[in-house]
This record gives sequence, C-alpha cells and structure tokens, in this order.
Amino acid sequence: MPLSWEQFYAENPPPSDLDQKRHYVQDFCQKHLNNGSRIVLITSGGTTVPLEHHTVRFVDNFSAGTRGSASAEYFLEIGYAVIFLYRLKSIEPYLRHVMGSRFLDMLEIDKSADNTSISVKPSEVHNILPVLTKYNAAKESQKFLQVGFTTLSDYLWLLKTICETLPSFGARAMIYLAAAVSDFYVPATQMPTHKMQSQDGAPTIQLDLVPKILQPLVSSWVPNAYVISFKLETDENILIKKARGALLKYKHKIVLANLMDTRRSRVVAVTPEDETEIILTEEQKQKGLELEKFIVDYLSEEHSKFIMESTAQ
Ligand code: 9Z3
Repeated sequence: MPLSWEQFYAENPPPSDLDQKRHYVQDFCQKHLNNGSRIVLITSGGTTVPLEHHTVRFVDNFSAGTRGSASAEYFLEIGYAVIFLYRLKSIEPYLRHVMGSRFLDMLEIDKSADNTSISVKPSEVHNILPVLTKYNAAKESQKFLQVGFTTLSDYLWLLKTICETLPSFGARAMIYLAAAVSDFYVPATQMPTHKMQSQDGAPTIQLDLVPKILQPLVSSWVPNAYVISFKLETDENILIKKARGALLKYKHKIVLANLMDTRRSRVVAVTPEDETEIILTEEQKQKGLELEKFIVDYLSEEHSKFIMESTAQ
C-alpha cells in the first residue's frame, strides 16, 4: 500500500529554502493578481529519487524539459504570467535556443580592442536576435518566475506550496503538469545515510509507490483552477484508456496523452467528452514550428471557455 499523501509530506522533509521560495512566489502572484492576468504553473523536467541521504547515487528519468520550456515561451507570448517549476540543469526557456557548445561558436573576440571585447558573430545575429528580443520582453513584463527542484520530494513540496498560493486566481489559474514525476521512491527511513559501499556487496533497493498527488491538488489545493496533466506511455494500446482512467479518477479538465517515441509530433487531448489530436506535420517541423505552440493555442482557447463558464455561474 502506498502512503497517503499526508503521510508522504510528514515523512519527507521540505527543502531547506522552502520559505524563501514561497515568498518569491507570493510576491509574484500578488503582482499579477490585480492586473487581471491569467497565470500558469508549468512543471518541467524529471525528478530524481536519491538512494542515499548524502546523495551520490540517484534514480533519474529521460525527461530533458523540452516540452515544459517550449510551452513556457508560448504561454508568455500570449500574455500568461508563468511560474516555471523545473528540474535544475534541465532545459530552460529562451536559453534552450543557444545551449551547449554551439553557444561559444556564436561568439567572437574583437581583436582590435585588446582581446577585451566579445561580440556575436554577424552570421549568428539572426539566430540570437529573436530569442533575445522575446527573452527581454518576458523579463520586462515581469511575468516569468523560475523555481528549481532536483529531488522528487523537493518537487512535491514546491508543487504543493505554489498551488497553495494560486486559489485567489480562481479559474484564471492553469496548472500544466509536464514534468516526468517518478512513481517510485526510497522512503527516507529506509535510505542509508552515507554512500553505499561496494565492499558490502550488491545492494537490494526496495522502491515504494509515490502517492498520487493529483488527487489533493485537484480536490483541495486549487479546486477552481484549470488543471491539465500529461499521460506518458510506451504502448499505444493502453494510452487513451490510461488517460481516460486518470480523468475519471482525478476529475481534472484535460489529460494530454503522449507516447514516448512520438511525443514531439503528436499528443491527444482527452476530455470527458472528447479526444482531440494535436499534430505537428513534417512540413511544419521543417519550417521550425513546434508542437508546443499548437498545444498552448488549444489550451488557451479551452481555458477561455472555462473562465467564461466559471464567471457565468
Ligand atoms: C509528459 O508526458 C511530457 O510530455 C514528457 C515531455 C515528459 C514526455 P520532454 O521533457 O518530455 O520534452 O523530453 N509528462 C508527464 C509524465 C508523467 O510523469 N506523467 C504521469 C503518468 O504518465 C502522470 S502525472 O502517469
């Protein structure tokens, strides 16, 4: 039997800087509460599951945060205030376009100025300029807040804390759960304090089930918000059934169902009434379009309808 969510929080201590992060989030929300802005909490990247308290080893997952970071840019573009809860060192909005060693290839040293000045190569300006322009606009609008996590337990603490600051937005708040969250973990009480030693032989690692956090999130933390979760599978045959199962169980608004191998080009938006395929064609991809643009367009329209219905009641 998995622990209840209350037991999970009781047994796994919060991150040491939780209060500081709570204050940042509260200040951010306060700023956007009165200006009528919509707000979206985006979760992005994978959680780690430590195997030791002084963690040397941990269980990780594949997610690089591409979905979450791209979606954040598109939500910002259409005016949402964005809280980006992301795995530290995973892909970040805007930076994702200039990451890696290519970044250094974009720069040159200005020899005429005594090697003290660096500029962007003229041939790269057309790549950097649109990104920098959008980044500066997001910064100026003060509509973008990043909050980092690494472990599963930090993620769950921050998710709860951020959700608890959002109810005053009512239907204007959207929760977009794109992070790849581990279903399994090693309870704090069963973890060795120090690095496991090979001289002690092969360890037996028992993973427990993580309680389903969507349940309190939807029913108590943000009961009036527009909540969207993702369902990831590797077997097409069970994808929609599992997505429907999650909708029925947690009673949120949409499950975006995706398969690991085709996640960049297809998701199915599953609602209690409907299934809508959102597709990126090869041709659109060649033009530099991204699936997340279409996902965000679809969701913002659905969110508008939801806000109208909520205010009409
Ligand atoms: C997703 O399904 C995301 O679309 C991906 C994005 C993690 C596949 P990338 O970071 O990948 O762009 O490479 N996220 C949710 C995954 C998840 O943990 N879902 C749980 C489940 O399927 C429910 S909350 O049971």
